[in-house]
This record gives sequence, C-alpha cells and structure tokens, in this order.
Amino acid sequence: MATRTQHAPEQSATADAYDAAYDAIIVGAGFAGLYMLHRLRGLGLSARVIEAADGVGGTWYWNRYPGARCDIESLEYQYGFDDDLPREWRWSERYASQPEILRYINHVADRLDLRRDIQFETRVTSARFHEGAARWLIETDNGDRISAAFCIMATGCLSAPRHPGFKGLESFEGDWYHTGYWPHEGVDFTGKRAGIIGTGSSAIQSIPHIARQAAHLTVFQRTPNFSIPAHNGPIDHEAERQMTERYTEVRRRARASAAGVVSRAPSERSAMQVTPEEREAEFEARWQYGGLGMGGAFIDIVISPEANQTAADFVRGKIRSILKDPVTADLLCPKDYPFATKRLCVDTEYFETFNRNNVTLVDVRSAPIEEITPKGLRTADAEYEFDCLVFATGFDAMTGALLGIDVRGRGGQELRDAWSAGPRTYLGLQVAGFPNLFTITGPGSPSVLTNMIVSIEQHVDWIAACIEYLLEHGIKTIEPTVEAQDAWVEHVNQVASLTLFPQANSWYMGANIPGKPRVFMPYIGGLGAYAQKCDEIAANGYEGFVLA
Ligand code: FAD
Ligand code: N01
Repeated sequence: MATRTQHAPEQSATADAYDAAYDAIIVGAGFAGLYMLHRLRGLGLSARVIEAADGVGGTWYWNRYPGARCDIESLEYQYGFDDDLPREWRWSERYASQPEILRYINHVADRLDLRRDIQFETRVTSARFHEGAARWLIETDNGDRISAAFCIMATGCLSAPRHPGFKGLESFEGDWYHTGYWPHEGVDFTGKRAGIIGTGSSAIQSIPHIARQAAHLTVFQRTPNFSIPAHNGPIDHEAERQMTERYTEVRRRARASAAGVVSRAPSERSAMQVTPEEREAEFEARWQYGGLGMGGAFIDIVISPEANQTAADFVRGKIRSILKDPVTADLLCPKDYPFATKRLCVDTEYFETFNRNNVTLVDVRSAPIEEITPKGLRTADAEYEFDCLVFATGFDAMTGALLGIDVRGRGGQELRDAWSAGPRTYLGLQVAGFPNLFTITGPGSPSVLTNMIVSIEQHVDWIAACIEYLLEHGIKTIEPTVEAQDAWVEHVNQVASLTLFPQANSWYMGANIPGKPRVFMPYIGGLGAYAQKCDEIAANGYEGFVLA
C-alpha cells in the first residue's frame, strides 16, 4: 500500500497492532466521501472509504420513500468539479427523483472507478488519535482495526434518522417505516389504513403519494410547515445544454453566492421599502417560479419581523386559497415561528392532498401522541387504528452521525464531551484537540443552509489543498487553536443572533431532540463570504491552526 505520509504506524506499538494502514480514512460514501476519495487519490494518497450501507449514495441510498426528490434544481444539484460530468449526464426532471439521483451517484462512482477503495456494510464505531504515532486508530463493527494519518468524516448532516421513542412501538401489530431508512423493495399502501407522523420535508413529499394509494391516510401534525410548490416537470434540455457548456463558470458563481445556487438569485431589496403591490408581485412571481427562491424574495425576510410577516401572510393566504375546508386550512397554516426559520419545504400537491376524502389531519400539538398501541396509536384525546405507520420524524441533524462514533482526540478527550454544550469547531472543518480530523460540512459551516453539493465541494477542495500543503512542508499534524475556535463559534452565534432563526424550534437549533443543546449549528454568514474566509486563512499559512 503506497503511503505518502511520513508517519507509519510502526512508530507506535499500539498503532502497529492495527491490521491496515492508510494515509486517510474517509467515513461515508455519499456525495462528500466520494469526492474526497477522488481528490486524495489525485494527490497520490492511499485512502479508504468506510460506509455502513451496501452501496454508494448516502442520503439518496437511504431515503427511498415515495416522492423523495431534491429541492435544489437538478442542474445545480450535481457535481461541478469536473466539466465532463455535467456534460455527460442528462437529467429528466427539473427536480430529480431519488432513484435518478442514486443512478447518477452510481454512475460517478463507476466513471471515477471509486468502488475498489470503498468498504461497504461496515460501520465505524470508534476513532482515536494516537499521539505517539500521530495517527488515527479506527475500529469498525466488522472488527477492522485500521490506522490512518488523516480521518475525514463525510458522515452527513442528515444521516442519523430518529423516531421519537414512542412508548409501545414494539407492540404494534402492523408494519412501520421511517422515511430515512425506507425498504429497498418499496411499500405498497394499496387498500391500507396508513398513519404518518410528522409534517417536515420528508412527510410533505411522501404524503401525496401515500394518499393516492392508501384506503385512508391520517396525518399527525405537531407543527405545520411553510411549503412552496415545486412546479416540477420535464427538464428543459436546451437550458441544460447551455448551462453545462459553461459549468465551471456556473459553479464559480454558485460558490460565490450566499446559498450555492444561481438559478433564482436572492433579492437585494427590503420588503419594507417597496409598495405592498410590488411586494405581492415579487412573492407571486417566486411562488409561480416555485421552490426555495421564495426565502430570498427580499433581503430582510429572515432578519426583520415585519418583512417576515409579509412573506408568512402571503404563504398562509396561498394555503387558505388551496384548502376547501377552512378548519383544516387553519391547522395547516404555520403561526408560531417566523417564515423560513424552519427549513422551507418544496412540494407537489401537498396542501391539495388535504382536500381528498381519504385524508385526515390530526393536530398533535393540542393532543400529543401518548403511545403506539397494538392496533395503532393513542393521542391524549383519541385512539386510531392502522395497518401501517410511517415515521417522518427527521434526524439527529448535524451532530448525530459524528457523535454516533466514539471519537477521541488528544489525551483521550471525547468529542461527545467537547461538544456537550453544543458543537464547537473552527470553520466547521476541524475541532481543537482533534488533530488531522476533518469534518466535511461540519457544524459551524454553511452546509445545510446551502446547495449542499457546492458546500461539499468547497470543503473537500479546502481539505485536499490543506493535506497537500502539510505533505509538501513536512508537517505532521494540523488542528485549530482553542482561541481561533472560540472566536469562530462566537462569530457563528453572533451572526445567527442577528436573524430570526433562533426563534424557531428547528433541527438547525437541535430543538427536535429532547436534551440536545439549543445552539444554531450551521453558519448563516453566506457561502461566498465563508469560502473567501477559508481561502484567506489558508493563504495566510493556515491562520488559527497549529501546524506541528
Ligand atoms: P450523506 O449523503 O448523508 O452520506 C453520509 C454517509 O455516511 C451515509 O451513507 C452513512 O451511511 C455514512 N455513515 C455515517 N456514519 C457512519 C459510520 N459511523 N460508519 C460508516 N458509515 C457512516 N441537500 C441539498 O442541498 N439539496 C437537496 O435537494 C437535498 N435534498 C435532501 C433530501 C433528503 C430526503 C435528505 C434527507 C437530505 C437532502 N439534502 C439536500 C441534504 C443531503 O443530505 C445532502 O445534499 C447530501 O446528499 C449530503 O451528502 P454527504 O455525503 O455529506 O452525506
Ligand atoms: O424531518 P423534519 P424531515 N410527535 O425534522 C415531527 C432535508 N430533506 O425528514 O416540527 C409528533 O423536518 C416534527 O414536528 P415538529 C431537509 O433539509 C429535504 O422531514 O418537531 N411529531 C416534524 O414535523 C429537511 O429539513 C427534502 O413539531 C413529531 C417532523 O416530525 C431535513 O432533511 C426532503 C414528533 C420531522 O420533520 C429533515 O426533514 C426530505 C413527535 N414526538 C428531507 N417528533 C427535500 O425536499 C417529531 N415530529 C429536498
């Protein structure tokens, strides 16, 4: 095994006892892990990807629920690091479906011959930094013991599904599913009495499909969501051709933008500095265009309560205009948090589905779910019977997958302890006391507030350049100083506090997991400014990092 790093495991008896040695271990084979592998190979390094699933794709491998698709337009939700990749692939819809995205990722894995360096069906259970050898010692649930100079977590922000430990689940006599690990063979709801818990993006995409099949669907809603129509349809191949001809330029602009997209630029106007008619026209244009661009209709939507109210009123008006029953419409209108401060949803006939005779909406804010029963579930005021139950209850976002691994840095310090009051990173890329550990789209970076693939590529490029720099300069380890990390965490919090985001009980805030520290985890300063900061730090000899 060719290793380009200078520090072989034989420097340490402990590290020596490990079965295999690599320059880098990458955990996860989604968009992030695959591109990281490709870049490290390009540097001549030996790298191995370890992936829990039996295939590549990450999010798109696991989330196979009916209706799953991207809500960043397909033309932008693809790799952009290689001009040939966008030219070679033809998308069929404006928003690609999960099977199509998974086919695309498999195509890239084949095209770049990535599989030979991926170990599937293996979960990394621990990663410990051995100070003597300056190497990471990684163990898996298959009993592998591997050492590596660099440990790169490509474990995903939304990859640790959760169902909220409802009492009595084991007694349920029907079938139950979580949207985040959906059966590969699919689920046939035909003729079934189905229940679904949750009304986030996963539920909003799957509910119209399940409703079309099931005899009856009951939707248990705790918090209604703002959702914008996708207006999905066949892709415009001429627009696709034009964009892919100049994809490098498109991607350069995306990386310089706030959210990693170019298709519907955020407005620079304030909602309060235009006339009510102009405001309405802008909202209407964005509603008609469809998708996440609604969140950028005005520059102050997530900053000014008054501006926010105008957007919230507009969407609530749309919801009421779609629903036939005013009581159901009222229940579906979000009222207790600002517009776009929980992740905006993008749908196809979501609100229309509640006009169907075979769909019932149940408010579990006023009467919470108490337990799952053998025949269905019981809320505080009623009992329901089902043949099957769907949990669309989300993820332990941003930190769940990372903290699912027993990660220990210098002096045996546990990442779980270091993050007990919320994640602390420098740039979302590294953690003080955990040398040579990198987190792709880690907390403290723009990640989930952007087109994730653009953010992933920005992180992978930065990490690859950083490792190359270390090798060229004979540097063994890199880690942030505590001071630089503290200052970054402070900055991340400060920027978030200038917005309305902290007012919502969102997974951005960790609020969906009982007991999770309430901290706004992604960086909301915008991808363009953030990427520039990362580049400046590197250009200044990795300012804020200790290179030893
Ligand atoms: P993931 O795709 O989550 O991959 C992480 C991988 O790590 C997984 O395969 C997991 O099995 C593996 N892993 C984790 N822990 C371990 C371990 N201990 N050992 C071994 N393997 C491990 N983002 C957008 O920008 N636009 C969208 O339209 C969009 N749509 C989405 C739709 C859904 C249903 C969901 C859930 C998310 C969506 N996202 C979207 C976010 C999406 O997660 C990212 O776009 C992107 O796919 C993340 O890629 P990743 O490689 O970072 O992580
Ligand atoms: O998860 P969620 P998701 N009793 O956390 C409810 C991405 N994504 O899988 O809001 C009753 O959003 C919970 O209620 P509440 C996207 O980034 C993208 O849907 O906590 N209900 C909520 O309604 C997204 O944001 C797409 O009050 C309970 C729901 O479960 C992220 O992934 C598609 C409950 C969980 O919603 C996560 O989305 C899918 C309880 N005890 C996902 N516990 C695209 O469209 C939880 N809930 C691209």
